[in-house]
Amino acid sequence: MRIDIISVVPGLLDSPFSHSILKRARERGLLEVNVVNLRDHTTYARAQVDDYPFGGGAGMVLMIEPLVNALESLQRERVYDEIIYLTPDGETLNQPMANALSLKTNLLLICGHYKGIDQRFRDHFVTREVSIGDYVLSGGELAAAVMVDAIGRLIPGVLNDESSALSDSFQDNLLAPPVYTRPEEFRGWRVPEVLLSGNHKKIDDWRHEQSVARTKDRRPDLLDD
Ligand code: 6GU
Repeated sequence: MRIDIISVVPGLLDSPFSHSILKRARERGLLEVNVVNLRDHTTYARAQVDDYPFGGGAGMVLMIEPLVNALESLQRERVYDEIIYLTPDGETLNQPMANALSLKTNLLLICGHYKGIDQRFRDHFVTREVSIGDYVLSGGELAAAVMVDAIGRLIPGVLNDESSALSDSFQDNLLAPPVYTRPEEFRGWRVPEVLLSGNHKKIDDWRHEQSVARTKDRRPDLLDD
């Protein structure tokens, strides 16, 4: 999979894809991430990419022309399955959406900044608008990093233990059960005996019970649907 990201603050995306699981995905050639600086695609003086909103008001708006220039230069190289604008008024990212996007070949993420981007770009070029939750970030970059992480780890071959993405919280609408590792006892706090029993049927049953109990307690809304 290839993910291109258009940003006015590309430095914010210098490191998130260079560690741990996403680093390995890129090294294995399973994921390619490319950040494009919007300022490299403007024809305005002093690399200007934003301007005051028509009608007045606070904040700046990203202009349509640099966005279209950047988009069309990328589209000369490949066809995008989705052109996604990251915005707090988009559809909220969830596990089913990440699962579906992990099956695509080419994604383009557009990060807004300031007051957002000219509505005409959204109307005529964007295929999907995504938010990562009900709070406001200063720009779309951190949201883009979250999306790339949520999607990238689902690409087949990225996680070593193929079953481990399936046992995540949310993958089956249940939160993950508690986990323990050595030592068996620390300051008198013992690991639940069932996990030391070697009885895999009992362990699976216990984990499922714990998942259901945790979900009822913390996220009863997940059990409704
Ligand atoms: Cl995608 N962008 C911004 N600026 N804020 C957000 C967001 C996106 N998702 C949640 N808050």
